[in-house]
Amino acid sequence: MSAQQPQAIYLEDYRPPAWLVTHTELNFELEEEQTLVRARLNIKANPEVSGKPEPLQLHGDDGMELLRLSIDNQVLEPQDYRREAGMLTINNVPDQFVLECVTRLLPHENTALEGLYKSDGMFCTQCEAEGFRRITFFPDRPDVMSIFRTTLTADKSQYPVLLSNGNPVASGDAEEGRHWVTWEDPWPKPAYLFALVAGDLALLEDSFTTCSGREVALRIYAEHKDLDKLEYAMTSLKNAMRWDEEVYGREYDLDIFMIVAVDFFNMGAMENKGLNIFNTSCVLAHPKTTTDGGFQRVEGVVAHEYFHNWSGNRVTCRDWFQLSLKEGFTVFRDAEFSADMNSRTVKRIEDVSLLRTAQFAEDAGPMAHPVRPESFIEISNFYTLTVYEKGAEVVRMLHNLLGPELFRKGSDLYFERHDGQAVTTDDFVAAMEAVSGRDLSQFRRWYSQAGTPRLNVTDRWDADAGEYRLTVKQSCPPSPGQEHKQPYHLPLAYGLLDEAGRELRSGVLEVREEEEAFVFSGLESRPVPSLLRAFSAPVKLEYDYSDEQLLMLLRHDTDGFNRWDAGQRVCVRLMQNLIRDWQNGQALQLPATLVEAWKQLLQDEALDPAMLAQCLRLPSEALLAELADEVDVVAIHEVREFLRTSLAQALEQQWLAAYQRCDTRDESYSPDAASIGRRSLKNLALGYLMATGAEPWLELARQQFEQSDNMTDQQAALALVAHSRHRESAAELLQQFYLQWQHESLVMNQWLAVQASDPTEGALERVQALSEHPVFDARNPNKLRSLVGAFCGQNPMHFHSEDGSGYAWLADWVLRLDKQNPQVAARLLTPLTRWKRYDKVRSALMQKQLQRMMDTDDLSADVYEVVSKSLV
Ligand code: B3K
Ligand code: ZN
Repeated sequence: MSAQQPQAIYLEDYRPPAWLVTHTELNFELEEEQTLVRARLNIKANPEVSGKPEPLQLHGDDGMELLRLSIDNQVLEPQDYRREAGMLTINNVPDQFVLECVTRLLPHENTALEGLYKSDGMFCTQCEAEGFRRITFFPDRPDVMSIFRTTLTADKSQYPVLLSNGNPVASGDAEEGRHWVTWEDPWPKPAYLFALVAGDLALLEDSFTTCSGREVALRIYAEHKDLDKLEYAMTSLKNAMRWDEEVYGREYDLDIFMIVAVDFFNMGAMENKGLNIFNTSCVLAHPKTTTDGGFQRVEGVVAHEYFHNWSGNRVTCRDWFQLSLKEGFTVFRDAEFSADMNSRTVKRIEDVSLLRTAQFAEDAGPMAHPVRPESFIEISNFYTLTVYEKGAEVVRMLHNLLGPELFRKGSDLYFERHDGQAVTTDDFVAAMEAVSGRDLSQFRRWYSQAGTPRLNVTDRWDADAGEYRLTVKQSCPPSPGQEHKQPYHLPLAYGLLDEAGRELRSGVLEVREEEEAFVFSGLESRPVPSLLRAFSAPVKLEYDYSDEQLLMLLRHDTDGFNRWDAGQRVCVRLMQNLIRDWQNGQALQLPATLVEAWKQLLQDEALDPAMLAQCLRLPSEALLAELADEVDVVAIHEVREFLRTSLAQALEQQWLAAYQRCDTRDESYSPDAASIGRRSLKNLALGYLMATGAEPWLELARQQFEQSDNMTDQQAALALVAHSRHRESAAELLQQFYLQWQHESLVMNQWLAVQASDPTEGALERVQALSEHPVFDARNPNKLRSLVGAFCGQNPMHFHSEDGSGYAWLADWVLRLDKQNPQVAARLLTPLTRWKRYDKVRSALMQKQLQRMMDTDDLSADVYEVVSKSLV
């Protein structure tokens, strides 16, 4: 890194904006080689900022070409303003004025996919967090909210559809085959919610009648070839709109709600006011091309972006340090929606698994930060699992502490108090305090302290007194810049069960102290505690359970989440023991108790298949890595394979019975929770059957691959064969799949990801070859995630190859992409940031690649921040 190093900005430096923009009028002349943007801003001094008038400062990317600038119709000459470090400064402006400016953009050359760019021939925008400053000069900060009126002009035959935020108010034809449309958004909004789309798009239309009887037009746009894949998103949207009215009392506030699917997109989707823009992977769904996981992602993301209309748009963030205000709350809302639409327990298991593997790892790594960060260099690096998922857990804890009724009152008050404002996480908590009369000052530490707290629970039984005492100790490891942590206030949901599994007590304990005891009296015998039910707080819970107790909880706990968790605890402990055995060169043994417990589960036909599938899935390599003191990649992989194979062989008949029981070949595909559950158990069973290594099961998998009418079953079979030792069949099926689906871009992403995560020999050579394959396109973030992301994140044996070749390959990619798309480059880099967790050889090799990046000239701020913080 040479030249000037990017600088951090700090929450404590926040100052209200000196200038406000009441109205913004934008005019886009969209052409093939350039776009001219005419902006007319009504600016006035912020009456709430006193003191002598400050110069006008507007954000504007240094690369943006400024053609004309005027104030109240007076053209400014270059000596009248200054442009440096992404800012345009004008001294001596009046208290209120109209600023006009014309900028020239080159959307077709925009590979960073921020601001205005082209995706497969259509124009689209991405402005969160700081993309609007690549379109025109503006106070591009979320606490400046303005009313937007936008006119788009473009060639009519190439771009028949012209969209922006709000409602269309006028349109007409222009010269030379061009046409124009004007959109007006009546709700003041920050610039990050601005959007436009221009293209030749197909449309699925529907409508929704709101609770007050208003009719809203619903329009989902995509490329013509994808028109048949929009129905599920439409159904999900209508369900989400109804749910938000019923559960939160939130009604939609425009006449039109639009979603547009684009193939080139840096993340999942974006909640622009009235005009959500989606990655195709989060909106297109069809049984033949989309897996169950894909359907559920569409449902969840459509809801998430829709819910932002209130939690994010009507009430927005004061500054980007408050990002979790909208993201944590909205993730909580979408998780509850998905839980209501499907299985609550399964949704919770999936979310907690992600939190425990990936967010806990982030919280323990060099990029660890509080839910409300205190500083950042590049805000794009803070769209993290901590801000989103841990932020959602923090909101969930408020829900757990207050109960549903008070929580709803709190959210009503929050929306009412702050409608049309840009506010902070403190304001959110204050609303919860106001309705409950509780003091949540200690609870606020969840927003300011990083790291995952540990809860150590011990117990004592006093038989004479019939008294049971739980002692809870809490601690939290240091994180960057935070050596010592104060105790947290958290809800600890629990149950007490007798030896036979009958529930004696249940409730929620409020933990506040570093060490605290809770006493239960009137019990007849020593209970077994079921702790942290439904994962009531995002902590690591330690309690010295015996295997018998865990197996009892697995069978009898009334809390579905803790049933699953008990089973996982048994497996994790066993696998950790096996890892030690493996490291000591001892033979690995499969304990009979586990086989017996699993056999009983598999034979229990009353058990919900979805739940059973969750219980019989072994903890992932990533989770075991997160839990290890030092990650032994090979031992973890070998032990998991050993256990899979042994359980496969020991229970072969039961796996087959489960497979047959859940065979859905005669049913037509439906993405409802029960059908998804059956398919997941069926495919899990097929995986175990394949793991026996017996030939007939290869045949069964091949049959499923060829005969299934849906992508879930076809892809599951493909992955099992492709990752097996049957290399000829693997190659055949991959080729067949390619020929069948080569024209479906999203399916080809799966085809790439299946190969990138293939743990058999020669993985790096395979991904290298695939990066030259015609279906791969290094400018498309989805392709990069499917190939580079999947290899580095889901193929630990090869990414962590002891010769360092996987690390070098990733660093090559990061350096290449840094010039093209810094956001994606910085994100792909994550696995290297964990270098301190590995053995000496690997960590030195990883560090070497980080240093190589650090020594590279002109790194983007995105990559520089991640690399420099990781090397500390
Ligand atoms: N708010 C957007 C994320 C924008 C990311 C910018 N780098 C999507 C979402 O969370 O809904
Ligand atoms: Zn969001």
